[in-house]
Amino acid sequence: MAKAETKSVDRASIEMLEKAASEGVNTAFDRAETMKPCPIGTVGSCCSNCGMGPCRVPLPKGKEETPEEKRKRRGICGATAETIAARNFIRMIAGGAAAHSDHGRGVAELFLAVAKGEASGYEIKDEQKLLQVALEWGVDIGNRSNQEIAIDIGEKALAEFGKQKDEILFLRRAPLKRQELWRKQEVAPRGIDREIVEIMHRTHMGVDQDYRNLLKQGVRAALADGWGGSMIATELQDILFGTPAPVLGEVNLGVLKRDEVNLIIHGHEPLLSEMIVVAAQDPQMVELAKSKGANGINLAGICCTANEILMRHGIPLAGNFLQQELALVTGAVDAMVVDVQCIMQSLPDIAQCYHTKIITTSPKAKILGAMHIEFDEHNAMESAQAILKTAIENFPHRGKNIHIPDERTDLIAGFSHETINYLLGGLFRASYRPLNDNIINGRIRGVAGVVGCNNPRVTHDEVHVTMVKELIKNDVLVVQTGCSAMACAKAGLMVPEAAAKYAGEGLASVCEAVGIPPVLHMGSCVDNSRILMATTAMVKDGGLGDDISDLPVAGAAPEWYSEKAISIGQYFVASGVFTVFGVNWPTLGSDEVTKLLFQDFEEMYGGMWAFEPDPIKAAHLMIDHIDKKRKALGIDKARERILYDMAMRRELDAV
Ligand code: XCC
Ligand code: SF4
Repeated sequence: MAKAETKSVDRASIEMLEKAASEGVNTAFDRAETMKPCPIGTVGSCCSNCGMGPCRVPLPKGKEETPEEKRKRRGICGATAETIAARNFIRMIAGGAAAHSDHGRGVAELFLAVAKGEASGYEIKDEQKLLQVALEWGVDIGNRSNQEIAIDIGEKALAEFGKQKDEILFLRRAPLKRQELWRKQEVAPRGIDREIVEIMHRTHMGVDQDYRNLLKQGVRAALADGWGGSMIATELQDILFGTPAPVLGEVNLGVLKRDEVNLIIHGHEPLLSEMIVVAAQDPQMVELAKSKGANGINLAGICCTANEILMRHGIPLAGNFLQQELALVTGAVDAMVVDVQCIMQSLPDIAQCYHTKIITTSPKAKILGAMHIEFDEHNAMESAQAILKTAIENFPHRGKNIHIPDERTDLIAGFSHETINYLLGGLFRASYRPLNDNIINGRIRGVAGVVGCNNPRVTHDEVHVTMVKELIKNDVLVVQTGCSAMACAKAGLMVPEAAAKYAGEGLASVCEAVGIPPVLHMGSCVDNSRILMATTAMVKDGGLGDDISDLPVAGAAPEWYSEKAISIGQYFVASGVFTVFGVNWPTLGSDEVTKLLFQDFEEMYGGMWAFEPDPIKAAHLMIDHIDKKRKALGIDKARERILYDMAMRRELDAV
């Protein structure tokens, strides 16, 4: 087995990998070493969509391949490498869009139940956003109560999923030019469910066999995710739980406490975690913990649920995706409660080596070997209390082999699109004007969204951190979500002091003037919709073109693993953003499909995909793209000047 230091750049994770090895615990890091990826599957050339297969289409031979040979590279049904790669790719989009959107649907269902007074313990926290969505969706405000307005919004939100003909409502948030482009390309999505079902239909054997037409449906479903399912999730969560504002937090396994009951919340939907946060503050619960010999109750998060409760409550982050197993290896986790997505089936098995209870809560996500306490939002508090009690009662069963790595880092999170608005423009003149101005005058070169997962096929966190450092060094402001945000938070990039330490002179000067870090945490993966809103706000504020594709911005998911990442990447590309992925690229088995995604899409959508596993090279692809856009906007000269002009520097000191 390879040395632990080669598997992660995170000290805490390395320590836990060493502990796991000495205790004979097998993790995803080990499994990735013994299970080599299938070379044909990796490039999207393996089809198992029917019982005549699976068909493994040989890899393209490159330039020497004769047309005759190429014609023979087919599945049994005759499907070409193009069709197979395109089908596989859009099935990934369907999986990812379904995950985000079903999350959004769950929020909408709860939202409606709360509005109807059927879900006690929840309330409407952000009235301003409630009214804003009401205005946008044509819900009558008049002198109706919040409850009445919320019922209409909840019903409209749920109807978004099953709309048969009309476009989804949030599409209208996009710049007008973008909306027109989508309509012209025939990708403006109808109901979210409909687009996902249509992918499953078209990719069945013998249906859509034109890779361009398949990809078009992929784009449509991805847009239904970004501007639909994910945006509904984010907006309704904000109304119910509060729109995030800057908050100080801590990240890494060192947030676990030796003398307190440690309950880790892992997964994605804040419906459950919000209630656990409330239940953990109940004096009776704290008393119960004390009666078991603990000094209190310590909550910590893993994966996107962690981001949700950090943003809204300052609950610490235990770690990102690849730390879920490692958290158990500390021996100090009394229970880990999970809901949906990114939860490894190995958890109950590893938990057996320690004392940890793994608790599933969703009827959609049970795991053999875990205990199940179903989360019922109509009795949410009861479910939350039962989960907490399980953790507390398990505290006395801790074993002897406890080791919590002494690693934790401060971060500031909570940069919702609204927060950025306030911070930059001030409470009374909230706007993106200062951001746009600083981009135009070249202090900020552009904005990059770096998001997504961990993947044990690459060194844990290394690719995220290297890429983001390179970007900020080159004056690119970075916004982040998901596990990528946690990677960079652990590396100390999400505190204001990071600006002076790592950022280029222009970016650092702006960060220091405003008091923000050079890397902004915008939330969970459904919150990538916040980045869509932020880019739209930049367009609407003026001076940077009239479409998202005019902006000097770029996106990346350098350690992606999830189908959700593919859906996210595709909706960014189709919204006009150049997006680069690392690790591997799932269409390399077809030159035609890859060319469509990497080149032709630029003409069609103003945004395109790229693949570059080297983080420095990938960062420079993004920077080159940003510079290309600056040039097209005629603001490339301003940047040259800022680098040399002392008078401008003095003026800036006066800010
Ligand atoms: Fe999952 Fe959302 Fe990926 Fe992290 S970043 S591994 S999807 S938790 Ni969303
Ligand atoms: Fe093979 Fe075609 Fe069936 Fe896919 S659909 S498994 S390519 S026969």
